[in-house]
Amino acid sequence: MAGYVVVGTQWGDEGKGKIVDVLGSQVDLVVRFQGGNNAGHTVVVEGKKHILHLLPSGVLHENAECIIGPGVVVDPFVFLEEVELLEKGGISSDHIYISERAHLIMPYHIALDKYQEEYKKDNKVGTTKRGIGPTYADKFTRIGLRVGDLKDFESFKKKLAFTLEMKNLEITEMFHKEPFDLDEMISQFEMVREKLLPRMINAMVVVNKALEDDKFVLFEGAQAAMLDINYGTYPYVTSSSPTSAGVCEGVGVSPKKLDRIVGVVKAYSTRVGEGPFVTELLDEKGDYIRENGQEFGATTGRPRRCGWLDLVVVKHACTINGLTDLVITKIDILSGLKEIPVCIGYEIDGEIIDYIPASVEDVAKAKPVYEILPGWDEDISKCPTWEELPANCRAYIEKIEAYTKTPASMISVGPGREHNIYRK
Ligand code: 2SA
Ligand code: GDP
Ligand code: MG
Repeated sequence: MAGYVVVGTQWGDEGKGKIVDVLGSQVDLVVRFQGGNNAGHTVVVEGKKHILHLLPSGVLHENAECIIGPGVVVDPFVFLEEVELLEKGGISSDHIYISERAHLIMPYHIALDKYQEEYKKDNKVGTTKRGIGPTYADKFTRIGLRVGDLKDFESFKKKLAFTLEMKNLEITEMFHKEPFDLDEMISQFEMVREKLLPRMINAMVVVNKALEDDKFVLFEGAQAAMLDINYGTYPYVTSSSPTSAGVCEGVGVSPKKLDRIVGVVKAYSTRVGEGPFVTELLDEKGDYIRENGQEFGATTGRPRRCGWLDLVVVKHACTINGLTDLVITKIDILSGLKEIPVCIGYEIDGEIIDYIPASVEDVAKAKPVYEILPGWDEDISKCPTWEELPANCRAYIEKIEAYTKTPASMISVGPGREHNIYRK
């Protein structure tokens, strides 16, 4: 097996970071393929919590080379901060590389993300305000600056001068805010350039060569299927494709190279930011899940919206990703509940469907159709085997497998590396 993908099946924060870290001890390369430092991937090693935003979650394994791929948007200042933090923690950063093709998140992108959100008022997306959307927008309008542009600094300065003129017009005329100073920005980038140069690679070539050589390459998704720019609840989505198709696009590898595509499923649902959420619990049950599951944004600290597991959502993720198997996380958080509803359909204007409607208005109208499953009382966080899980907990997992027609290969019952149950 060579190409292995880990993606989120819901709205992010399923525990992808933990799963990538667990697999990281066996892999040769870990590659991020989309998103940027909007991600918050938590890895807990020997009780110590590491939150990674831009760096791949494999970085704690110094044996695995870590690559920030072409489809990622890179805030160079955040990158250097994260590298510094890692080094302070005694972990080498010599194994971290950035694609020359990755687009740079510029200071004006972060400002515009904030101004656009403020301007939209009630229609805001609830972004992480890290400049993600404006950077991808510039990429597609072909005025973006790429990491590799920093190599020839004279040419970078010319490109920046032109782009900044356009961006400053938008900032001053549309939002009536202060423009950015070109010379100041040039000197900031002159400093980061020196530090980025030794880490720049042609990632597409490196990753394809590794795959040809039968190396184990892990592609790490950020965010998740319901935040996909095309198949999520548009416009309440992120600006990239956090799917297996996003790997091909975002790294330049063929779909034929993806041998295993793992979807991480949190045993209940959470969402940060705006947008419809069919199984959302706005009562004390939602508060219970939030407190018990410590559901707060790993990047922004925002309280996450919580609700029951939505199998319509997970099935959608199986379809668009072609998932070969699932990893179920945070099922330990559900211990102690008498009954656990799972959503198996949406009722919209009297009709019951089992797929995600294209229109966000229809999703907002949908009422969940629940099947109520019996809960279990036991603390399962130290449970070592499938057979030792309470019967009702196994039945809950089997329900997910049956509905999605996809097997669960691993069950995570706690945040640490050791809290896993492997299925035979
Ligand atoms: P953006 O910033 O443009 O990507 O925001 C667009 C939408 O995507 C959502 N989004 C996320 N949802 C869950 N987790 C994310 N990462 C952090 C975490 C979030 C945090 O791990 O907790 O700390 O708040 C993430 N990143 C983007 C975002 O909420 C918008 O709905
Ligand atoms: P990601 O963005 O998908 O990597 O997920 P986050 O790191 O944002 O959020 C997942 C949170 O749940 C983190 O705090 C993890 O340490 C924690 N976590 C992951 N798996 C489990 C699990 O099985 N049980 C419990 N209790 N916590 C988990
Ligand atoms: Mg997260």
